Amino acid sequence: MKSLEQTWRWYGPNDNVSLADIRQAGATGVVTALHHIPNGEVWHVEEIQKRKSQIEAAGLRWPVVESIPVHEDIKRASGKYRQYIENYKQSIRNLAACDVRIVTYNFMPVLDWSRTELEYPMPDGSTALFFEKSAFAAFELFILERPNAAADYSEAERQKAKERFDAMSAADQEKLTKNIIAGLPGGTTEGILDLRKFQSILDTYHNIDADALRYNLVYFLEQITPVAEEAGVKLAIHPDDPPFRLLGLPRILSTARDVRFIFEKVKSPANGLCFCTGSFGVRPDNDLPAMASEFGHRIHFVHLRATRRDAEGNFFEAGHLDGDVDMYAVMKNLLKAAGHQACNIPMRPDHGHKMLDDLGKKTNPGYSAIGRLRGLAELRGLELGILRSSS
Ligand code: DNO
Repeated sequence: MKSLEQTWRWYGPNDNVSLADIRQAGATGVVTALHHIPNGEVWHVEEIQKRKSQIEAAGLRWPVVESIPVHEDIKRASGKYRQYIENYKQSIRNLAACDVRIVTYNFMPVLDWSRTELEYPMPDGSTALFFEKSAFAAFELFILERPNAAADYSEAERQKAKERFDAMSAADQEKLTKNIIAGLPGGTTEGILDLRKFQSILDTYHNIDADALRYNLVYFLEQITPVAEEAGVKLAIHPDDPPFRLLGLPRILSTARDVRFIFEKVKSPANGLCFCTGSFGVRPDNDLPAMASEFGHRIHFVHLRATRRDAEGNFFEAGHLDGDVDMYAVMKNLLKAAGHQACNIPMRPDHGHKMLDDLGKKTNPGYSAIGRLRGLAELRGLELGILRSSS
C-alpha cells in the first residue's frame, strides 16, 4: 500500500482561502486551474509557470489541474471543435513542460454540477448543498418551461412539482434559478439569468443523444491521449454530478458501465478517471468500493465526499465519513490501487459543510475552508488507521 497525496482545491489568487491557509490545513499540494483563460484557448507555458511558482513559493506542489474545461463545441463536435482540440493538446504539452502531469476534465453538457439549495441547514447549524428532485422539476417544468420536460417525469412527480412551485414566492423562484445556474462552469450567477438564453444553450444539444455524446468523447480521447501519453500526462475524467439525466441533456459517465465503456474504447493508460465518490455515490446501484477496486489501475485523481439520499432521489452532502458511501472500504481499495500503481494518487476532500466562522462568509458553493479542513482531517485519520493496521 501507498498513501494518497493530500491536496486541496484552490481557485487561484482571488480565492478567499489562501495558499497559507491550505498549508495549515495539512495539504501538501493544490489542485487548481488558470480560470482567467477563456474556455478553448491554449494555456501558455509562461502563465502556467507563473502560477506554479506562486504555489511553490508557498511550500506547496501543483500535481493536478482541475479542470481544463472542454469547450461545448468539442462535446457537440460542431463549430471550431478541431481547433479547440488542437489547443487542448497544446495545453497538455505546455503543462508537461512545467511538470504538471494530471489533467481533470468532464464531458457534461452545459452544467458542471447541479443543486437546488446551496445553504441547506443541517441539524447542527452548519449548511450543506442539497438536491431536491421536486424543486428541480418545478424549475424545468414551470420556471424555465423547457419544451418536452414533462416527458421526463411521471404524473405523480409532475403533480408534486406543481405543488412545490405553487408554494414558491417570486423570490424563491429567483433563488432556485440562481442556485441551479451556479453550476455553469466558472460558477457564475451573474449575467445569465436570462432564461431564454439558458434554454437556447440547452437547445444546441437537441440532436445529441447519449450515443452521439459518447461518440464525441471517444473521438476527443482518441485525439488527445497519444499526446498525453507522449508528454507523460494522465487524464482524469470527472463523472456526472448528479449521475442522472437533467434538463433533457445526455449523460454518459454516471455508472460503472459507463466507465468500462470508455476504458474499453480508448485503451491508452493516459485515459483515466477522477474517482469522485460524491458524484457516483448518489446512485444506489453504484458499488463504490467495487468501483475503486475495478478501476483502481486507472484512477488518476480522487475526490472524497459523501452524500445521503432518500427514496425519492433527493440527496444532501453529508459529512465526509457520514454518508451512504462506505468510506472505509473505498479508502482501503484506493490505497491498494495506489500500491499497485506505485504512486501516491492525489486525493482532495471534496466540498464540506459551511460551519463555524465560515457561516457568514461568501464562499464558492461547497468550498468553504473549515468544512473541508474537517473532511481532510477525518480522511487522513482514516487513511493512517488503515495503513498502520495493514502494515
Ligand atoms: C464541483 C466539481 C466540478 C469539477 C468538474 C471537473 O464541485 O467537482 O466542478 O471540478 O466537473 O471537470
